[in-house]
Amino acid sequence: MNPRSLLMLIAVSFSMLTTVQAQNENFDLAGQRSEVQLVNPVPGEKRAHQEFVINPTPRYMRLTGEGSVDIGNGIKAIVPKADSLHNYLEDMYFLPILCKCSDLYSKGFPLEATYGEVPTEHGVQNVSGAYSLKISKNGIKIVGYDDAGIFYAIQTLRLIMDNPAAKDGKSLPCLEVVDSPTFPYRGVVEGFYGTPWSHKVRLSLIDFYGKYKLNTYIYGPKDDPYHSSPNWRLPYPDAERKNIKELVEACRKNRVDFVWAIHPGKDIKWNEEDYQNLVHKFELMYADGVRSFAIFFDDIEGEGTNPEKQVELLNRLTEEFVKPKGDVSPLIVCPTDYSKLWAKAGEDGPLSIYGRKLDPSIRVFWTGDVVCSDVTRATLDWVNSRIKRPAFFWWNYPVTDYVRNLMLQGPVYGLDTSLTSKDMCGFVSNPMEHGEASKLALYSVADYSWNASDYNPIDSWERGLEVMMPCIKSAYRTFAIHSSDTETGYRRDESWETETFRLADYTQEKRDKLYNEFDSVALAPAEIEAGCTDSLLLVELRPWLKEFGKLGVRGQNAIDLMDLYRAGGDKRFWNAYVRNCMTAEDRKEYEAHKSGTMKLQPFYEQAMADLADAFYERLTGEKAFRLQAIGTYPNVRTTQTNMMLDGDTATFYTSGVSQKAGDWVGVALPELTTLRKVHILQGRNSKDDTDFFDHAALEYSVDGKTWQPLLDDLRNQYDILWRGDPVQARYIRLRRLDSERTNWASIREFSVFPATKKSVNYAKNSSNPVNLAKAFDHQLTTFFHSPGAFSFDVPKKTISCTLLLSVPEGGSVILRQYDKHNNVRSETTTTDSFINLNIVKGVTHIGVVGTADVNEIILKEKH
Ligand code: 14T
Repeated sequence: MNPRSLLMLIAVSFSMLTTVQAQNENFDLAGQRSEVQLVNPVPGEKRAHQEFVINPTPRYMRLTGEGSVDIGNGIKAIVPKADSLHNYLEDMYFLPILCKCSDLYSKGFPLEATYGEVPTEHGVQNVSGAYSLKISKNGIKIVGYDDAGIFYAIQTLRLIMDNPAAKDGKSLPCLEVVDSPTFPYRGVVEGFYGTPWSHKVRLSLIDFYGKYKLNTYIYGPKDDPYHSSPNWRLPYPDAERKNIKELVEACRKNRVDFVWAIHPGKDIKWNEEDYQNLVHKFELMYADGVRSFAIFFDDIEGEGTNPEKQVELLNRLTEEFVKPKGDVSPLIVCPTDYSKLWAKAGEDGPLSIYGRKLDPSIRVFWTGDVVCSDVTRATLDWVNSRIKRPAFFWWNYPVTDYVRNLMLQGPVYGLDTSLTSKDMCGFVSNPMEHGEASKLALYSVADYSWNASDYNPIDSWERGLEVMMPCIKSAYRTFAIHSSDTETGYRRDESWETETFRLADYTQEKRDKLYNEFDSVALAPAEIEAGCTDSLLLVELRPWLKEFGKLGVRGQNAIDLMDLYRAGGDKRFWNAYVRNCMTAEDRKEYEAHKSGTMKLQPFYEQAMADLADAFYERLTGEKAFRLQAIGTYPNVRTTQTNMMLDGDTATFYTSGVSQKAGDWVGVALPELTTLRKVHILQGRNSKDDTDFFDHAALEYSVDGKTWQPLLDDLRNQYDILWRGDPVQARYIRLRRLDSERTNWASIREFSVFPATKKSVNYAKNSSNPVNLAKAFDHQLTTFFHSPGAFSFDVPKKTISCTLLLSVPEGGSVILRQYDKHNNVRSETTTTDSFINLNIVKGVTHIGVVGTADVNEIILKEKH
């Protein structure tokens, strides 16, 4: 699949997620303007965890009320003997172990660990990893169902020791824990597109998996050429081999299955030669210690997608490789139909073929109703009834390969807590290419997959934040709560504690609350820089933190501007206003490392637009001519539509979803207006683009309900121009008519020209004519950049002229009033961005010298 069709597919799959109804004739402009959220809120609530926190939340835990025991004088440990795989004393490195003997008279607080005998007597469940841990005056008693059980009891003990109540490891509370996992396989699939994790990060993550009882690490980075095409048939180079051996070893210590995945489907031939190539690669990996294998057939087309051949390969490998080896785990497969979005439902579909023919030991991946989606009973029932086994869930969160400018730090939710191992055999998360920063989500993935029924998203997130940055949780929380949503993907709630407001709804209370929040945002980066002890994590977060801090400052400034505006000082207001506008460079930087996309940045954008409009109205007594995008696409409410209203034909708005019958894109005017011209440029470029309505009608409306045509039956027109007898309209739209086309819809410019608004020309006698349209467009947010000098005509009856500029810091401009003989009649030099000139009698044009952005020029006539 080429990147373009991948993108299409992603877009389609996400659009299915949203519940937004395409709004047709009866749209509601007020609704369009407000922040409509198509996002599920995060369930759960923060809980008080008296003295200590254990993650994953144990199924059963009770403080026995016996107080605490002192281990300050050392521990006498009796544990099963070390063998090549397990060494419990090594696992207990954090305990002050004095001696390893059963001698009654030797010193030390007794700790005894056993497994495999009669664990059920101690309430231990009959599943791998189950354990009980009892701390009493008589000693510490660990009973594991198996080796993993002992290991997990030790992890629980380690987390108890980490808590302040353990007084630096000298004291332990008396308690009882009886614990076992919900799902047999829990962990991570490194399955994203983009830069694979570094070796260092992988090692750090593997320790993290062990600590939080995750037991599966599936190695399958899409951009490792030896995992996928072109090199899946070839051995790893020596350096990579050495690393993989180290990963296998780190996983062994942490009781994590290292699963090596191969992605051969792009160019596999279903012949003996490629079968042998695959077995050979598996043998090489086996020689380096790998004992678990997966085969991914996702994101491919052509021959490789054949389900019968896939099944044949997997079954043959099971018989000829897995079984004879004796110590290799059952295979895992990712089918090509891994999501309901395109999975064929019928009896003859690939999943049903798997169900009938695939060896029952083989585990099958599933990503849900769409590629990135919730874990629901319905989706599992759907797939399980076809594959005839409980699916292995591949959860595409917090993966960001489809939104690489975002950093996901929000709560882990959308996971059904009533599911059991009968519904899914395992649960793995596909994280971000930022491995350290993914730990926050993985902390909760571990929590859910170990103990689904007690999973509490908010509480788990709060605890995770604390673990990630114990000294500066509050600063990190501020960053995280505003860095959660995907904007155009698997939507996640963000900034849910923040209430933004419009200039018109300003109240002191709302203002103060939001101001304080922006203050925390502005301060968070420096606090995190100073207080975060994980340098790998800081490296990953740094670019986002930098932009986050800037967002905090401009948000605060926007509120200060509201205050200034309300206080009424025009000069001060405008000079501060232009300082708080984002430059093209600012926008580029923000775009590359976004946060606050759901509420904070939209607040800033809206506040600046509201202020500009209100200020314009105050100066002129007229409403600002600002167009508001409307239409059937969910993203018409977002700032993306600015791209078709910015007067810049190099940028465009795009629907982000397929066009279909009934679709339209349009603009709402601030009030009923007489129009003389509408000009639309469709497509991402002016020729041969696919993303446009190839059959369309241009229509206008007074009430937004009934529409009249301006131009009908437009075919294959990128450049649409209407001019005619002026019409009275409040809304203009371009509506899609019958067509086969299913591409996205893109519009470079949607311009509307009122008959009543005058346009002013550059001065006829100017040697350096520039296009002044944006200085006379009756709104303050668009501007043209003066290259150093320009001049414009002053109509006869003009008595004053207000220039709203943005003079760069340290710069100045000279304004000269000329008469028709080109004599200077008045000259002013200023560093001010807000300039009010009284027009000298007989003046016909004004020259402006000096570089500046020119937002608006307002001319007043004598009545
Ligand atoms: F294997 C699958 F379960 C899977 O999810 N495959 C990829 C995965 O590697 C990627 O990280 C994830 C998130 O983008 O989605 C799958 O990749 C896609 C899915 C699409 F729908 C790539 C393009 C798509 F259009």
